[in-house]
Amino acid sequence: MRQSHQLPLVGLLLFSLIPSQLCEICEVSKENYFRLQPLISTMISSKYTRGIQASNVLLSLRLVGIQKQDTEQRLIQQIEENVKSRSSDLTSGQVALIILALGECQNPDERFIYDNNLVSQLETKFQAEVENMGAHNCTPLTNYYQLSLDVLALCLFNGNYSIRQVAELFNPENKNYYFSGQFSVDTGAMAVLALTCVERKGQIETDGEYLNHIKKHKKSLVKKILSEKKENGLIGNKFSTGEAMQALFVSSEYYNKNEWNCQQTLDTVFKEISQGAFSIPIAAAQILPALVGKTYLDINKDSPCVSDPDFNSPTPKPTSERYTNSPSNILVHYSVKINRTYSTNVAVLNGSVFLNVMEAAREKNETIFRFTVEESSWGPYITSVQGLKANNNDRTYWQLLSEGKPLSQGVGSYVVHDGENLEVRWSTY
Ligand code: CBY
Repeated sequence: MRQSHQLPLVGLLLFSLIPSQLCEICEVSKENYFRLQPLISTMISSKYTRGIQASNVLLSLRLVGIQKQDTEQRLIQQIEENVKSRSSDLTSGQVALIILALGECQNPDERFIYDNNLVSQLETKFQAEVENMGAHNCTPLTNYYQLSLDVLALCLFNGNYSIRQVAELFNPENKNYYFSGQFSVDTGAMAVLALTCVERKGQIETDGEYLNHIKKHKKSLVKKILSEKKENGLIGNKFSTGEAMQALFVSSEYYNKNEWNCQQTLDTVFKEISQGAFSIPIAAAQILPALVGKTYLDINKDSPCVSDPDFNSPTPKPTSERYTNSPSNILVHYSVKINRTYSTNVAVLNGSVFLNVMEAAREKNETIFRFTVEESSWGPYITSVQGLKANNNDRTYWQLLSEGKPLSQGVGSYVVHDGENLEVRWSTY
């Protein structure tokens, strides 16, 4: 008799011992919200968030329910100025992000989307991407990450697109998911989000055949994303992990629970946050939604904006700056590789980034080490070296390497070390 009473208790005990990866939802608990504070500080600090990053940051803040009026106003102003001053220069993905950010939840700025016909502008820019593929060996004007953002925004904001075209474009074997033979997790994840939106909105009766293709594509993309899972739980690298998590959240029917230990991924991301890994606003903006269990499919133009009190109470402390102990010099080896290699040694201040090395080399020899750079949402992007220009249609770019291995940060973020061998290499992806 006694024993049978204890059985449910034993069951309960066993249940509570089941590892956390079996939990349906994997997101940071409220008590752990303080771990996200460095991300939030980076995003709302006006010193960092400029121009083209603004839509990414606004979108992320709104999705997780952070309402800081002054920050929002500043971001919205930057976005609107950007549209007004250079609307025709904006890439398709930039327009998509602007729509997603301004249109997330019911707010007065939504009007800006319709007053400026942003959705039809996006339709046109998306078609221009596809036309470029026709003319240039299947290479879009930008890339598949942006095409995915385009489809996502068109899908969520009732723009026009053809399901048939989407099903054809987003075939997982398409070369645009790969850079130099390596599957791009960021790109695949964004495609899964876009395809999921299209799938949810499609109608079996009319779109059945294409919806089936889309399901197959998703399944295969999810498999590719999971195969990029590292031992520590990151998927791709730390910068793609947030978007990969979002893709996995919306496609749980396509993999088994034992294929992904979400809690392990979350724990590794927390460790990375505490080490200052997401110190630029766009990096913080791209990882944050997934950590609170949100995805870009939660963007809803018709639901009221919510404010999460747990995020909005204390004023966050400013993030610690990267500082150098002493202004001493370090010595690095720098090469430019085209067909042959041009090398030099340069001295830079301790704590310098890759770009400082390139500048120092240019000082030494303008002809060999001259370069041009453009501002991107991830910071400076090298567009040419020695006058040789990267070209999207040819899939050429200047790759950054250290000790012969490609870097996972750009020239403005990567901090160089004494004795390091750095290289920019003329490459194709
Ligand atoms: N955003 C985009 O259009 C960019 C999409 C993206 C997939 C992006 C990564 C992912 C993201 N989350 O935003 C992307 N990179 C692309 C498409 C590209 C290609 C750009 C040209 C094109 N077709 O659009 C290309 C040339 C393959 C590329 N990235 C090059 C590079 C190198 C830049 C070197 C230079 N010339 O300055 C570099 C530094 C890799 C290298 N070793 O050379 C690189 N990318 C890196 C490291 C990154 C990551 C940045 C991480 C960081 N902390 O700085 C990245 C997040 C990102 C930006 N690239 Co690309 C990928 C990652 O590591 N997870 C949409 C728009 C609206 O904003």
